Amino acid sequence: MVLDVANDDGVLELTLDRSEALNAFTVELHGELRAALETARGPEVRAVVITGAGRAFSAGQDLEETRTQEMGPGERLRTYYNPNIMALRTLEKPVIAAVNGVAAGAGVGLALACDVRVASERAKFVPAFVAIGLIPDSGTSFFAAQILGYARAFEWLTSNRRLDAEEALAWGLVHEVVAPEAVVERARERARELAAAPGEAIGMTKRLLAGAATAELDEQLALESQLQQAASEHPAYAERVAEFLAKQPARTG
Ligand code: LHQ
Repeated sequence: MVLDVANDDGVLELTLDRSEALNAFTVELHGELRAALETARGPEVRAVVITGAGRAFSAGQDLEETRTQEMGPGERLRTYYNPNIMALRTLEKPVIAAVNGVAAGAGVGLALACDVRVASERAKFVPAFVAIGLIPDSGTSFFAAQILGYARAFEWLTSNRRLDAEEALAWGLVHEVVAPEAVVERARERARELAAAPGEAIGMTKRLLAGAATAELDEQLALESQLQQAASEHPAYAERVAEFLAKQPARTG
């Protein structure tokens, strides 16, 4: 096994576990991640945490494996990376990355595909792609442009500058920076809070935001109206409004 999977109180925790190669991606790791993301679709899972074993989050593609296997990058992306990135983005549940250390190449893509990033003070974001003559893949070009805007995304991805955690925070690339020993627990805490909140509303919010950048306003307004109606038909709406009107203390989740 190269992915540790634990499920605690609705929070599915996935730990990339190839620390000898800084959790670089192999076909085996993709396969186990794919199966875990399938499990994440089940009703018993309400939030997901992704982290890495040892001192890295993930160093991206295992370059030893590309040396020994014939498959070209295009096919490798279509077969292994892209389905997992799509599975993460279409999972209508919050996914929190606990970026415990260095993320490089497709490891950056994976972190950026998550909904929330909690970073260790030791985290570093290293594009790596252009440094080896490749382009940013696994959604990195998409998410970097979306999160950072063109100017920062271009400068960062082409210079291969190692962003440290504080700079990543200042850029809005991560949501929070904590001490190395606290990073996984803080991600779990955020996951538990989100798991306790009305899940359908969170899932639909994720869907709305995913399409927002490319939608026309009238389409987005129509989708909001449709999903708002669906959200209001879930018991959480009536319960929470009744709590509010009864002047009960507001819940955090
Ligand atoms: C590694 C790796 C690694 C194997 C460290 N593979 N062993 C998609 C589809 C198809 C084709 C290609 O690409 C893609 C997408 C991509 O992800 S492209 C980008 C691939 N990744 C990289 O180019 C990053 C390569 N790694 C690094 O630049 C450094 O290792 C970083 C900056 C991540 C960390 O640097 P250090 O902290 O100085 O660690 P290190 O370099 O000493 O690495 C520690 C060990 O991990 C070392 O092995 P060793 O046996 O000497 O202890 C490395 O060989 C191994 N390792 N990355 N990607």
